[in-house]
Amino acid sequence: MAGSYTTDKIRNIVLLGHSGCGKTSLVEAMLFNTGAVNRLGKIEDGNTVSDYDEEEISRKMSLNLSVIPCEWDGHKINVLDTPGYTDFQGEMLSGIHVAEAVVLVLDGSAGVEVGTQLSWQMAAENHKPIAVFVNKMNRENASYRKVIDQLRQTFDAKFVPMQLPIRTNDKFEGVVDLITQKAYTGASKPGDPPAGMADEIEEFRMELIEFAAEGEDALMEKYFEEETLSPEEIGQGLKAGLARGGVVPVFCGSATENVGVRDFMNSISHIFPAPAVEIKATAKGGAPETLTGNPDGPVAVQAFKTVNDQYGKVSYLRVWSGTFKADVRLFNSRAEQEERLAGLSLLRGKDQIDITEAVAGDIVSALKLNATLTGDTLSEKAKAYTIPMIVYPSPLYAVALVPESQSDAAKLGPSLTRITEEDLTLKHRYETATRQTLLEGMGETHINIAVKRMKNRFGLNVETSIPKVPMRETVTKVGSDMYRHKKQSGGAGQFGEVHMRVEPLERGAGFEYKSEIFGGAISQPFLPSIEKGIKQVLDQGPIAGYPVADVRAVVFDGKEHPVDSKDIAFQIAGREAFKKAMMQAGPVLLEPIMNLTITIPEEYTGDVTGDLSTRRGRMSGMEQVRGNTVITAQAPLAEVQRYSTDLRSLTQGRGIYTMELSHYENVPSHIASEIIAQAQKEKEEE
Ligand SMILES: Nc1nc2c(ncn2[C@@H]2O[C@H](COP(=O)(O)OP(=O)(O)OP(=O)(O)O)[C@@H](O)[C@H]2O)c(=O)[nH]1
Ligand SMILES: [Mg+2]
Repeated sequence: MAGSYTTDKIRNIVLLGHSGCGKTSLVEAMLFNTGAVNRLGKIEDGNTVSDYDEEEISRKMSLNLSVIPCEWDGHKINVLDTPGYTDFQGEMLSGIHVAEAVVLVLDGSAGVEVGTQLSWQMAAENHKPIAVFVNKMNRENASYRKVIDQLRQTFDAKFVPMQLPIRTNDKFEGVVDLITQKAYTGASKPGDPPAGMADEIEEFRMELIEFAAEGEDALMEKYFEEETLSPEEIGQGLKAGLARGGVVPVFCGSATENVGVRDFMNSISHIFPAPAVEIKATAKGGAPETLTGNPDGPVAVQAFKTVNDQYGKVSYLRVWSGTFKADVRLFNSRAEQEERLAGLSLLRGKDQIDITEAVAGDIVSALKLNATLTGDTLSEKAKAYTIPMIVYPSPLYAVALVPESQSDAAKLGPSLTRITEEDLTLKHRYETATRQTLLEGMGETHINIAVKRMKNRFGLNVETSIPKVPMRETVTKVGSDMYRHKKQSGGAGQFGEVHMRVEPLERGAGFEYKSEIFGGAISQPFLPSIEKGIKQVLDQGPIAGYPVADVRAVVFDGKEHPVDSKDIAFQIAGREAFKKAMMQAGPVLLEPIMNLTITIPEEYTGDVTGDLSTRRGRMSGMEQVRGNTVITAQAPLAEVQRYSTDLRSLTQGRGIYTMELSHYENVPSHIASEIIAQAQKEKEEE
């Protein structure tokens, strides 16, 4: 990439939108226009720059965030292409975090879709300026006006048409730029718009000027006096409105036909914000500061994406402040460790372009930063900053993993560490309640792809299954029992007798142990032995082998023998007395109950609420928000482990939801008895 760019000449934009709206095709057209590639790649041919991953090519969809630097009009536009499929929200959020503006891409014939709404919501929650590109204008039933109307009905913002489509005999041929009033058709130079469009252009241009005037007070005054604004002033007003938020410029075109894309790119360099944005950072031992994207400021860099492939580890870095060379040492504030950069580069799909320096506002990548994970901040050691990362949603879908062979078992841990390092919506953990290794993510596709990647990259073979529900065991009333442990055949004898009472505690209280022995029925040193004995079974309770929770065990009587009583004897007696006492205390199973927030197009409300009631779900709220129904509900985890797949099929992919643990509750007795019977059967088989 020729030359380096100063901060004010850099633009970072993230493309968001419903899956298949044409984001990857749009980046491809942009890159083609810069001359960096000499043929326009196609999704169908699997040869786009952005979707270069094997799995992306075979599925014909994006799965990863990719950064595509494009040089245009004296500017460097870093285009962040994201997957539209909702399983990959994590990639979208990482892209939003490091971009100054969001370009929401829509399919001109489909209009506002679920993915459009989700993208809008994520952009708005993170306070990013939004622009719209209405793509696929070459489709027969595409309508720019209809889409704009729909946007205005759906979202609360000022949508400003920046272009008008040119149609001849119903064929989409190009766009008229409403600021310059030039027509952009195909690959040729801009020309004059068709004469027949004059009135329409005039009408939209007046509207555009009014929106621009609202951008700055001085422009408003000038507009009142002179009733018009120059093209420069229009740009200036829109730029101010866009940066401030609330003004949403709307462009249109066709990515695959490369129509309207050049004009859109011109607008990016003219009216989109430069990366001189404010970001909160805290230096070690200091108060929170605001960094401003100053190239002469202190160095602050954040890793926002990590890839571990066969060539090693690549960290994508967003430079928030300062300027640094490719061989510098930077301090990782989380790992509290220096990292020596071994070169810097720009990655564009599979291509790597080495660079010598990185400047505030830019996005670069570095190889083999061993200690650095996604989200980490790198800076000078004397001023070790921490910059908060965007907040990712909680996982919605999990599988239990069982390694196929001994060698797979050895690879499991390291493979999981590396794959989850890349994607912060992917998590792995060992669930002690069920003794299973879990991989958690945003949906079935997300998990399937992660499992496949581990196989391809690390040669890991695992079987996956629906995880067991991590239940707990507790009691509902006070109960007591006793156990005498006596072993006097041959060798040294063992004796211990424990009388124990078990009492229920409130939810979340955990386990408590107490002694009410005062008269010396059991000597002081054996009381901890009894507790130790109980703790041996807390992880695998007496009902169905789940951890025991919210229970108090009280030793209130017992017996000992002057010679045969010893630690081990009281451990055994304590453990067995506890198990027996629990069975006397109305034992029950507890199951996790999840909070769900489900957003669906209104027409699916009946189907979704009906389905929830078959899942032991309880609705707590229902709201209409701009054509959508937002349902809040609780349901047992056991019933919603595959909800991401089920909701997708219930709503034809148009429903989305979030889920998190609320609390634990008694399992209804008819379900509990099945689980207990199953556990007993498994125990006998062992
Ligand atoms: N007719 C028409 N088809 C288009 C246009 N742009 C993209 N497509 C097609 O739409 C399909 C999806 O395009 P992509 O570029 O993969 O869309 P995407 O938004 O990147 O999709 P995801 O990454 O899966 O979210 C492909 O078959 C493209 O060829 C366009 O302007 N007109
Ligand atoms: Mg794509």
